[in-house]
Amino acid sequence: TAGVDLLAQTGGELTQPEVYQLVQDNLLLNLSFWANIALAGLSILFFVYLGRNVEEPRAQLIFVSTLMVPLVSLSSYLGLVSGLTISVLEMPAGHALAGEEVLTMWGRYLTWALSTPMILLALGLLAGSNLTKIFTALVMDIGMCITGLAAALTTSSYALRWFWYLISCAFFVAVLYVLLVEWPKDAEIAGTADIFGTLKSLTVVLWFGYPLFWALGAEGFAVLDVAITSWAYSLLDIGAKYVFAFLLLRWVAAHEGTIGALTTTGIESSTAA
Ligand code: RET
Repeated sequence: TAGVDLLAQTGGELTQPEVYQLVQDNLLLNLSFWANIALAGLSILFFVYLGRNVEEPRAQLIFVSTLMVPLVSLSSYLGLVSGLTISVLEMPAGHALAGEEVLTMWGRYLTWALSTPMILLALGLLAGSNLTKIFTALVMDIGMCITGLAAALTTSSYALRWFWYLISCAFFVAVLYVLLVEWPKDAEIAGTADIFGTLKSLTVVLWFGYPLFWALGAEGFAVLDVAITSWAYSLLDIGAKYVFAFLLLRWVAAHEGTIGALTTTGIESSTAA
């Protein structure tokens, strides 16, 4: 990996300017970061424009929540591009790259803990779900991201890296349960089943890609190169954030009335049903 050459020159831990230089020298990697920063910036402007006439509070909340996604994303990629949230870690015995220094973009896992709950909040509100289910989905999701971060940062034991990974997967199962079993029922009652169904499928399919690339990339079995894995995450991000947000917000802007009616029907009746 790219980290190794520079380490040979410096003979130890990399400083932030050195990591920054490493990213600068890897055109492919640098490009994937800047592509996402540009996309986040444009999305923010576009989504603010899309929501300019939305007045119903619940629809507004979906907008604010969804708008947080590109806002967090921009910060996330800025952290990576500047070298602030990338470390060079020595992998433990047992790992395919044991003893080698591997570039770890831990900033991604950290910022997912802030962006993915916003995606779920927007989805839960769209489905007209109640506070209990929304809270459950959000905390399980944060648990997933933080334990995923722990998996990536553990350098003492290879087995413990995968232990963390398993815990993260367990949290993920809880999120999937709410998404696939609970919210579709709520969305049916709320009259948002069509758009919810589309966004649910998009979300579930793309979200599965993240643990998959974690396992295949340098953090896991190291079948894929760091730059390739980073591009994979960047592409998944484009679908899971921007395509998702666009479809959701376009629908909400056009169906404010349906969302507005949920304030009185959705929250209360979905518990009773
Ligand atoms: C990790 C590794 C451990 C196991 C699991 C993971 C799941 C990550 C997911 C991330 C989704 C991120 C999104 C970001 C967009 O902003 C942490 C990779 C289950 C599902 C949608």
